[in-house]
Amino acid sequence: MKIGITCYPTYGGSGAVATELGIALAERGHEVHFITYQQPFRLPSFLPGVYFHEVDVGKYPLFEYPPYDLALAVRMHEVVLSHGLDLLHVHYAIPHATSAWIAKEMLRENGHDIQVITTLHGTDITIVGQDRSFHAITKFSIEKSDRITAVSNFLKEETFFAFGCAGCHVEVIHNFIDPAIYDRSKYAPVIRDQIGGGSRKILMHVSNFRPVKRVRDVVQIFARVHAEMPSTLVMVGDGPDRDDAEEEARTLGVERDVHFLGKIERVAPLLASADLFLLPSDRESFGLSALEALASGVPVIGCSVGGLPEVVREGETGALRAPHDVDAMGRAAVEILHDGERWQEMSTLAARDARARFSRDAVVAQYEALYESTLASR
Ligand code: GMT
Repeated sequence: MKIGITCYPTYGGSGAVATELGIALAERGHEVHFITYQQPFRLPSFLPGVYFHEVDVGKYPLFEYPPYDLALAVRMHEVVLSHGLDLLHVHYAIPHATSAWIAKEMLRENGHDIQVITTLHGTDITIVGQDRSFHAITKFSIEKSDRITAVSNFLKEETFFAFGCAGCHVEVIHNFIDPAIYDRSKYAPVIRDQIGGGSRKILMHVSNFRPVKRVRDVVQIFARVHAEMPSTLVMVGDGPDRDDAEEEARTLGVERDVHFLGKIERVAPLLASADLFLLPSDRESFGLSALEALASGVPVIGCSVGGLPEVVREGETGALRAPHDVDAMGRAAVEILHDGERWQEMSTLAARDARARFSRDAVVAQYEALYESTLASR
């Protein structure tokens, strides 16, 4: 198949999933065309069967807000025609599903019937899509998609709850990891050697530091652990709330043991050094970073919200507590870290369970089957 993929190319779970899906599809013999405003952050410069088409939003003094969604639709239209694409798979509804619908309508004028698949990832449904400015267009664009997938059962339910979407069939296809990459045994414990220092426990957080991630809570949970045992917190990523997290570390007097590494593209080698992963987000439709941690044998401490309970098995591969309850999350973290035998059991089960339920090959095969059935139904 010839597949167009559009996603947010910057640091974030939906871009990571879309890119890794594209790479896997190309390895399985398909031709994959990324259509985005920038090279996706997890896409190496050259891979056989993978092409990148940049969307250029022309600048004109009249435009205070250059119309990216229109430029994207035009680029989609152009790439479909010039490369004979069979379908467009867009990740994150806004504005990608809308641009794909426009491209589809334009192509119809040329006698082409392109199939549009929209994968819903999270805040496109739970936050941004529910904003008054976007609600109607998000609902319209979802309903106009030929197929819709959501990354968790939670997100599927939330889509019906927020948008109604009469007549929509939303298929749940979970996110995935490549077991060969997220494998603790493959990497030297670089962080442990260079930052952690010997037997100190290493707690880790990876995100885009947006408000929903509650990075101050991450530091507060860590401070509770730090009061009980020698430990280090490693913060990977960057975003609007990084300053808040740094300030919280200073306020709590733990700043010497909190390390901010900034944006790092390959997190698997870092996760191999971690003892616990902290993800106390307000909401999380899936929690790809938590899955990457579990696959690396790192138990997860987080909140029992959204799709996270579909990923983390409470008491078995991690501990999920009420949102904002940093005391409870801190206690759970201390209990697991104090009990070496329990930690080992959780770590082993986390890696095994992630592989059993969310392995790349099985999930990519689900997308392939979806593409085949949508093309067959044309
Ligand atoms: O919606 C966002 O905050 C951004 C989005 C992204 O692009 O990273 O994250 C969502 O998609 C990820 C990949 O499917 C999920 O793992 C995240 O849970 C989800 N984020 C939220 O629901 C907050």
